[in-house]
Amino acid sequence: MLKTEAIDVQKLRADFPILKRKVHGKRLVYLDSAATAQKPQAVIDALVDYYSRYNSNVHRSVHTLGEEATEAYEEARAKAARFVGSSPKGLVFVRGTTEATNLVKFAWGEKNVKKGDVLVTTLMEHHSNIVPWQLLAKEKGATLKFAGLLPDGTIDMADFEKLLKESPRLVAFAHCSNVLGTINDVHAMCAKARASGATTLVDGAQSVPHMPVDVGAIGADFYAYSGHKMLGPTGIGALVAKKELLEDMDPFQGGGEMIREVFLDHATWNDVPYKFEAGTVNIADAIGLGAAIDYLNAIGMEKVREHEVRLLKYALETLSKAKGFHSYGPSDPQKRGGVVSFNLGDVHPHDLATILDEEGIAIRSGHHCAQPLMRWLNVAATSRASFHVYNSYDDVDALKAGLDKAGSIFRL
Ligand code: 7TS
Repeated sequence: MLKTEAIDVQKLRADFPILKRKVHGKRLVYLDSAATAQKPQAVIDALVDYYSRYNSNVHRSVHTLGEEATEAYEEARAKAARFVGSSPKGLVFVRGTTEATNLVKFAWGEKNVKKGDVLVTTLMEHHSNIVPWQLLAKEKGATLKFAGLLPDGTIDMADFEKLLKESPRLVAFAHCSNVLGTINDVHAMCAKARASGATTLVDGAQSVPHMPVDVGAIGADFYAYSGHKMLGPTGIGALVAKKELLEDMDPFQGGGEMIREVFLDHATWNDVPYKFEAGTVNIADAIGLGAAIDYLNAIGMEKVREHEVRLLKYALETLSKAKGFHSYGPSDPQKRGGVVSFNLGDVHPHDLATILDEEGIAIRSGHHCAQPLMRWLNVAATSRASFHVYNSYDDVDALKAGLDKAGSIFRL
């Protein structure tokens, strides 16, 4: 297969200082970006610049530093909104996707979900798109139902539509699975769910970092993503929603800056999105996320996606030649994100990950916070290689060599 790259990976790798380090004396082959992505120097510099030049709290002080920090924080919000085709008033900064789903659980769910309601999610979800709804269902006397999957790792749309006939209050699903890589037809799913009267939430943790996303076109009521998987810092992410929907919701946390006026017996709320950002916010990491977005935009998200599709195609072809290799998820690289979950014979994924680590190769092994999916796959765990812009064909070749080595150690 022709190994042409959609982006100049070798040039781009120089932007990521961590990729220069060695692990066990070997070149670091980082294949765990679905867990968290590496950071380019521009993001690290943005953090250092904030702390060394204009560190100050936001939205409160009229001094120069305070105004500079506020401006940078709000500029980051505008970038984070624009990146997914939204507007700044509809973007709440949160810690990440997990906090976003929990915010919806508290601020929307407590008010809108009633006894006897049905909530729908799917069998391929990350725990952060399951457990908040379990908690909500338990509190309210509602029922959480799961749309099933087809053998190729896509959502069983007939089952999904059957569940919609029960007029669910909320329908929540991933844009892209962190295990199977499946890219769901979120446009169609949102349209169908909305037609059934449901509010929709799309988990964009594995899509926003890797492909162009337009939340308006998708038609999701809520859309969540994490900054750290898209070359940004940890501790920052976004919940995107229509302004009117946010206005209609109760606050998430109470405290400073989320209020308009506080009396002894009650308080009134600030405008959205500030109503949902109580206390001192994560200023530095929001600014760092803005720098990550600039970096990705300079490459172009179409190109990022094209790069990963080519790499994924090469990986599926190359790795399938390793003895005992069995991967999960759709076989068509166009229908999946840049993750390859697999098992190698009966080698335990943790043992495999340890052997690969000796070779400087970082993959993730385990249940990937998707235990219902592991049960559906009938496995306790999988190994997972996942890509981002800095991965090359060489990285895939290194992984193949690592799998061959493990195969000979375990006599596959
Ligand atoms: N949703 C999906 C699809 C994810 O992959 C993850 C994190 C989350 C939600 C939660 O994101 P967080 O930023 O709030 O933690 N996924 C993974 C993973 O696959 N390995 O480590 C974290």
